[in-house]
Amino acid sequence: MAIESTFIMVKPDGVARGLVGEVIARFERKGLTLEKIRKLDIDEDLARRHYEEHVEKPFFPELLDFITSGPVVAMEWSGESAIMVCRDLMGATDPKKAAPGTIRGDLGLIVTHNLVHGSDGLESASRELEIFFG
Ligand code: D4T
Repeated sequence: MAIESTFIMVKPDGVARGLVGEVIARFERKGLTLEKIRKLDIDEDLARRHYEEHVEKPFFPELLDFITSGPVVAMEWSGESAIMVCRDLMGATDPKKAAPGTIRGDLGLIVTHNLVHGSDGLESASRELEIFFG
């Protein structure tokens, strides 16, 4: 048993489309536990900290515009292998390619507007949880 905690965020498109409950329901039904939740606006400084590995990428300006465009819902989820399990439930980064049955595969279409973020490893999970929940 490896109980992990992971950082999950419903991005501005998911909040604007009223899909926060849908995302939460999918994680809850899987058996994961919601530990913390907080709605907030991401400013440029926070976006640059959260996406530090992407700031030099060509898509960063578009990602920055998008992630600061409206409120997000930040969450901590825990459970057995929570990091991998959450990423599997979210599906591939590009919703066009994400498998049906996943959050992005069922609900998204455009890569920038891919509805949710989830930590991709133990190190990013603890870094991101610290940024959003200190
Ligand atoms: P996040 O970090 O949002 O959970 O996404 P992933 O972990 O699945 O994917 P990522 O880090 O490679 O991408 C971060 C973020 O950038 C957006 N993006 C990505 C984009 O707007 N254009 C692109 O070409 C790519 C590759 C989507 C997710």
